[in-house]
Amino acid sequence: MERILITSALPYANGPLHFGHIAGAYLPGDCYARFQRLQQNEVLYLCGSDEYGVAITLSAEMAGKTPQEHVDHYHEINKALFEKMEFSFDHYSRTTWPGHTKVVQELFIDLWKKGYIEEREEMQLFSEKENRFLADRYVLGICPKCGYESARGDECVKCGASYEAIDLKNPRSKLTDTPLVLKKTEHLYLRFDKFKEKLLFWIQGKKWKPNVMQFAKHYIEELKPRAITRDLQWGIPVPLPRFKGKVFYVWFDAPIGYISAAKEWGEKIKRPEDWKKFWLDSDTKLVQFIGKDNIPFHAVFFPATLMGVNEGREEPFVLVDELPANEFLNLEGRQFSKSEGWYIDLEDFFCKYSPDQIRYYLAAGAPEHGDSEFSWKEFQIRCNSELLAKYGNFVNRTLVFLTKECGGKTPRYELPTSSEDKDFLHAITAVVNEAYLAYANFSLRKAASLIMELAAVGNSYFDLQKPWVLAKDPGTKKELARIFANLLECIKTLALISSPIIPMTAQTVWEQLGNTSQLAKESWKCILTTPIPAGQVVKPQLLFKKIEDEEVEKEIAKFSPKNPVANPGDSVVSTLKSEITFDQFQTLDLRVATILSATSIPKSKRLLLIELDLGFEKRKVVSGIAEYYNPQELIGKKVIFVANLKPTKIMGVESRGMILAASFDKEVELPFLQNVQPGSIIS
Ligand code: B3M
Ligand code: ZN
Repeated sequence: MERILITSALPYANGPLHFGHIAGAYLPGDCYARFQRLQQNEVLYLCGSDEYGVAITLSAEMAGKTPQEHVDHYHEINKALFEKMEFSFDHYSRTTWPGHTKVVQELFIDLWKKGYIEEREEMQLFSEKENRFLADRYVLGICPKCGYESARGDECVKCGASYEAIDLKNPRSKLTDTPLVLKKTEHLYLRFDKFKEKLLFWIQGKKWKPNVMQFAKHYIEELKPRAITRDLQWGIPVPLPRFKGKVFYVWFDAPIGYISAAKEWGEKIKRPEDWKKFWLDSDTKLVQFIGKDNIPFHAVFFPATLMGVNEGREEPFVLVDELPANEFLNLEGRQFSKSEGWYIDLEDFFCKYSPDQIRYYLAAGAPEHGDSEFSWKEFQIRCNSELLAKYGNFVNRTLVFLTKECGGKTPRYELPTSSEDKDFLHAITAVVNEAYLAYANFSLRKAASLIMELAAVGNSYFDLQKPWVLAKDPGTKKELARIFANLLECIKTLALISSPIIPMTAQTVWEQLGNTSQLAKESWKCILTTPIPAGQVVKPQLLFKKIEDEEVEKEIAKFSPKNPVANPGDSVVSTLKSEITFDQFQTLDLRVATILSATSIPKSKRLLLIELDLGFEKRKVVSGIAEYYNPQELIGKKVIFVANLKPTKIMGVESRGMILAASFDKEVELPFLQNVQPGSIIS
């Protein structure tokens, strides 16, 4: 028996998770945990919310909430999604629980005592109005390269230059729009550079994917001391009196969350010492599922942190053994994005489709070697022609036939004697062995295709044996019993190898065979070697519902009303206006303009006051898009502007020009331009 500690990256409690996340770091972790439990290994599968960091404080502030309220909200939402999708975490923790603070501070003090922490003085941007240092994301200013006025703290959206926030000219606060000053501050740096040799040696023994390996080696070569503290109020306090008011950088505390989550799990199950056998016993295998953007922290920085902590420790922490890093899943050709309307409403989704349908679909197209796509059409095809037509149909036709023609009870199984039966058994065994390897080697795509292969093997045996012919002859009872005993063994095996991916369906099939136990608690090996007992009553029932074309068409039309994929023919399209001449069209002066600022207009829910740069002059307009765009996300965007529209007063404010927007079914979208300069003529 092996002991395996499995983790999936701790998602930020900063927004709702979507299928793109699930496909990368989560579903593969859950299937692996389920598979290893079936192997009767001792598994602890952990995850939880990552709740600190400046991205969280910023979105909380923008939403008018405290960071704690903000993370409380998304922690619950994400946890509920995992539950809905049948995730089998042994514990779902969060980094704001007090036990986490304790572990982070302890490990830090240990590193500090060992001389791995260095103090450095530096200059940083400080807001006198807000009485705080501001992180990059809170800062705007003039780009040091191109002079653009609303450049971000880390890069310029206009010319693409990247720099330090202190390089900006006239830096100002993004939230209060007040000027910032440079002020001296001290930060703590972790001497990652000291672990270079050790890491290089350690990583040699790993059999990770080539891209993970390459990426990790590159990071190790470049290792420098890195700041692990921030001047923020939201985070884990640095436990040194001189550093009062500073907190740890979120990427220092978050991976330690894997350790504190194990401790919290121990407390939950009332065996507070049990976490130690997972984290402190060198026999434990640590398998960490992540998305590709998290490679450096899991392959280099966190292991280095633990190497420092482990020095001189009697019971060192285990370091990561396997690091299955997946790519991204996009939605119909683009990254999922709730703010851009490019997402699937999950509540609505689960009213219509089952968790197993989406689990199977995501597994079958898992982004293992490149980005993959969610497409509604493909979802329909996988559900209808694989889950329903192959898997469901095989199980159902067999059990229905047995019930109608052979008394509905499981026949006694005997080892095969005919060559056809032997071939069938061999074919089953071959698929099972491959499925074992697929799961053990983190390939859900392969595992999903083997499930369908096994269903196909079963279906062809059924066709070959033609039980419907035999059933007409009363003298073939024994033969039918033999055939059905074989078919039921195939169904049992199908339930087994599919259970990591589609656990609920597998359990249903298991019960339809007359079993009453929890399949997930059984042993893979025992199930394979123990025939189904004779005399159990089978209970056929349809496993999947067909997804109709109209349903999918509706989804495609509806799921992103802000986007052109939505079919305008399905909705309100206004009739064409009367013809104009080319000369009439030419009277319009359409220009590219960059949005410099956007502020809401008091007492108006709909209106924003927008200042634009036309290249040769600046303009202010009032625009009715406040319900569709967050003012902050508009800054720096290039839009199409009607420059020669007669000025007019709206809510007492003069508006000189107009920004063009597309509207569709109560949704509004601005077309944004990428490469053209402000002032360019649009014709
Ligand atoms: N929260 C990043 C992410 O969700 C980060 C992972 C932390 S794992 C310790 O992609
Ligand atoms: Zn610039």
